[in-house]
Order: sequence, then structure tokens, then C-alpha cells
Amino acid sequence: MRIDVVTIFPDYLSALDLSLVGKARASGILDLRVHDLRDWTTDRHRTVDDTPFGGGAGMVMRPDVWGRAIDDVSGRGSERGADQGAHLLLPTPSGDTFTQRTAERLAEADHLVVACGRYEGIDARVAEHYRATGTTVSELSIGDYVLNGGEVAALVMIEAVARLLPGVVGNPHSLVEESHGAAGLLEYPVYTKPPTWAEHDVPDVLLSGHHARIERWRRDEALRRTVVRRPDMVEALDVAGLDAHDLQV
Ligand code: 6GU
Repeated sequence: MRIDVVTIFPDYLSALDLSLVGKARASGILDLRVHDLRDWTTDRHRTVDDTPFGGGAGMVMRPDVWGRAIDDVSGRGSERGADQGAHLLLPTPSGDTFTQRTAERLAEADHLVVACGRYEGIDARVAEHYRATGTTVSELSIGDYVLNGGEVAALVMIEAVARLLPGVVGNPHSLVEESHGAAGLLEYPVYTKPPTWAEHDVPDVLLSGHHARIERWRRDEALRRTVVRRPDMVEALDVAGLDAHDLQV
């Protein structure tokens, strides 16, 4: 997969050199390129923003600068010709909520272009123009709080997508059991050595070696946690996927 990120703060994205995403890049699974939006400005001051039409506080990012940047990195108007595969992501607190399902869908794409806005946001005609010209455009929020710009949200989304690419996470089974995975439940609590720490014991069942009982205990704990912490997820559970024991928890 190729991902191009355009931002006025390329250094924010340096965390993507580390850990699993860094390895995915080094191994060639992920071709991630970070660009400075100011490379597409044309004035001496490298201006990317201006005052909002209609008045009000703050500054809005100019569509002309963004248009040149997005056209270039997505391959539009270049010798490569129109890259219909490039999917445009616009991180914004007013977007649709980014979820594990979103990450799964984006992981299928060949090419993502992430346009990180700052200030009061990017001129609305940018999303409008790319939608109108056949690009898949996703305006996405990572949750109900306000960040200063799209960069941290882009980090979140890129990490969530990159770890779903084949070969990035060593054991594909760990993708299934974890929270927000296929089961629709939060993950059960996990323990390691020592068996007693600060007067707290690891639950006996986990030391029993009884595989079926361990599986049952883990599922019960996952259900219990989900009921207490995320009743909204319980509502969304497919009843057909529950067993008789589940329904008594
Ligand atoms: Cl994607 N951007 C900003 N600026 N704030 C956010 C967000 C995105 N998602 C949640 N808050």
C-alpha cells in the first residue's frame, strides 16, 4: 500500500518511522511518504491559509494550495495519469467516526492520500471537488474531542490501517481476538508472571492448564467487561453469535 500524507508539520509524522509501522515501511509492505504542504505554495511567504468568507474567528486553509498538493501526490495531471485508486482522507472533528470497520475498509485500498488540516479547517470545496471528480473522499474524526490539527488523527488512522496489512502483525490471530475485533467484544484481561504481585493473584483458572475452562473464562470476562464498559457494543451484538452460557452472564 502507498500512503501520502500532506501537512504543514511533517515532523509530527516522524513517529511512523518506529515500531511495527516503521518495520512495514522498511520491508516494503508500506510505501509511506510525508510531504510539506508549503512546497505547493507560490508566494514569498509560503501562505497556506486566509480569513474566512462570512467572517468569524480563525483562518481557513486555501483550496488552491491543497488542490495542487493533492493532484501531485495522487498522480492526477502527472505523467502517471489519473490514479483513480487514490482514496482521499480528510481528518476532521466533523467527519464520520473512524472505527475498526473503517480501518478494515481502508486497508483494502492501494493508495491513500491524507490531507492534514490545521486552523479552522480546509476550504470545503476541496472535499467537494475531489468527490465531484470521482475520487473516493472520506472525512473522518477519531472521536468526540478537538485536536489542533489532523496530524495526530492521521497517525492514529495510519497505524490502525497499517497493522491490518498482510505481514505487518506477526501473528494474524492476534488481530481476531483483540478489542473491536470480529467477536464484537472488548478483550478479556491478560496476565503474566509473577503469579502473585503486590498481593494480587493471577486467576486460578489461567494456571489450571484446562484449555476449555480457560476459553470459557475468557469469553465470560470479555462479555462482563463489555456489558459494564460499553453497553452500546452489547446492543450491537449479533444474538446468533451468543451461546446459552453467554446469555446467563
Ligand atoms: Cl480528525 N481532527 C481534529 N482536528 N480534531 C479531531 C479529529 C480530527 N478527530 C477528533 N478530533
